[in-house]
Amino acid sequence: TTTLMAQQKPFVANYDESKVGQFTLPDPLRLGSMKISTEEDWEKNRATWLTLFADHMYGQMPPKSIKQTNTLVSQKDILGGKATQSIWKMDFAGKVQATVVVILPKSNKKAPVFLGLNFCGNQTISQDEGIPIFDKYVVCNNAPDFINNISQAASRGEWASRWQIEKVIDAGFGTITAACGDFEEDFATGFKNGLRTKLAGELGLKPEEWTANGAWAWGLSRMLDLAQSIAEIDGKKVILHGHSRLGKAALWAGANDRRFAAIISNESGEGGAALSRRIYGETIWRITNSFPHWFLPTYATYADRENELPFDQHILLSLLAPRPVYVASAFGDQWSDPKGEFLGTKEMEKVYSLYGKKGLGNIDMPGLNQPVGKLIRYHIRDGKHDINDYDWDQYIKFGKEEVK
Ligand code: GTR
Repeated sequence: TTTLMAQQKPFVANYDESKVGQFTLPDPLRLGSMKISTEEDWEKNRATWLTLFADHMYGQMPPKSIKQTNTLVSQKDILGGKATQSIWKMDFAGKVQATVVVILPKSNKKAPVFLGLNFCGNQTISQDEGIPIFDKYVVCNNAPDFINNISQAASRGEWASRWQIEKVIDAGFGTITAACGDFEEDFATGFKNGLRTKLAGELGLKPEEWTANGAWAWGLSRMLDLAQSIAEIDGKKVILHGHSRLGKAALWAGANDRRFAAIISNESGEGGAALSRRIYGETIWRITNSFPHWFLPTYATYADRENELPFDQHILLSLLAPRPVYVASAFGDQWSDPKGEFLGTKEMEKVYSLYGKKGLGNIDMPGLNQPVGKLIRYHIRDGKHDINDYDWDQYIKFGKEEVK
């Protein structure tokens, strides 16, 4: 109502645990009057949960598949001959194109890979001049690297620390990435130039039936299609990761596409791994006002009545079962509600135990820089909202131990 909105403006985030509010989390093992108690029951009914998320939050995923043509544009050795860097162009029905960078270790074995979207163009992941500079809208706008949300040559390598390519290669993994803006530019009307509009007929969905999160998740699955078509890649060992808004998209992609071998959520926060019922940091009201294109308009109606949502984010995380999952927070990123991310992760055990798998167990939130768990892992590190070499050390270890 108008009064509620008026009271909430300007938005002041709550960071006081005593004001988080009371809530009861929906039970992933209860659907209406039905109780789920076996792996078979969960497998049979997980689609119902997925549909609830599609109907109330992230929108539908396309019912139809499309003609995808992958073309190798260029290939060369990098890192002193330790790795090969390929630039691929994916084309969808001649109407939408996406550029994908594939960096693989030189090896006679098929490589496991980390696959994720980037915010501000492929050229930001490394200084390498062979990577084309992204020419669509990006959310970065710090001159001289980005001017009026368009990438400049100076942006090469801007986010190299978030990709740690040499560390990843030295550990025997490859890296695959594309700019999220090739699927949908990240602003309220970005869908008009993106695949939700251009491929509406082919994919069988109207733009308003899905969201930017859906378009990014769809793109991630098409990148997985490409990965699985490359002989040097072990297509059963593709680890999906995403940071922040792209971590939300990664969770949605992982829930929908069970070919991803493992999923990493780096500080995905509200609308990602954090429980929405906890009023701490970003809220449904704030996120749906700032970024209306990320979710369906229906989701915005749950602002200030979070308890009426038929699900919470622990159930999205549970839809990743029985695969390995790593959720990470940063102490300097209270906006993402680290405790809400930890509690959501802890709740996953209910569903994982149906598969005979362990979760985090009955533990308290760990201290800084102390990863916990095994198949399901969690850490909170010191430092700001980012993905850094500490995070990558943990993800590489996780990949080696759990993606076999
Ligand atoms: C913030 C947004 C967060 C998170 C973040 C990011 O502005 O409120 O939900 O997605 O952006 O993507 O870095």
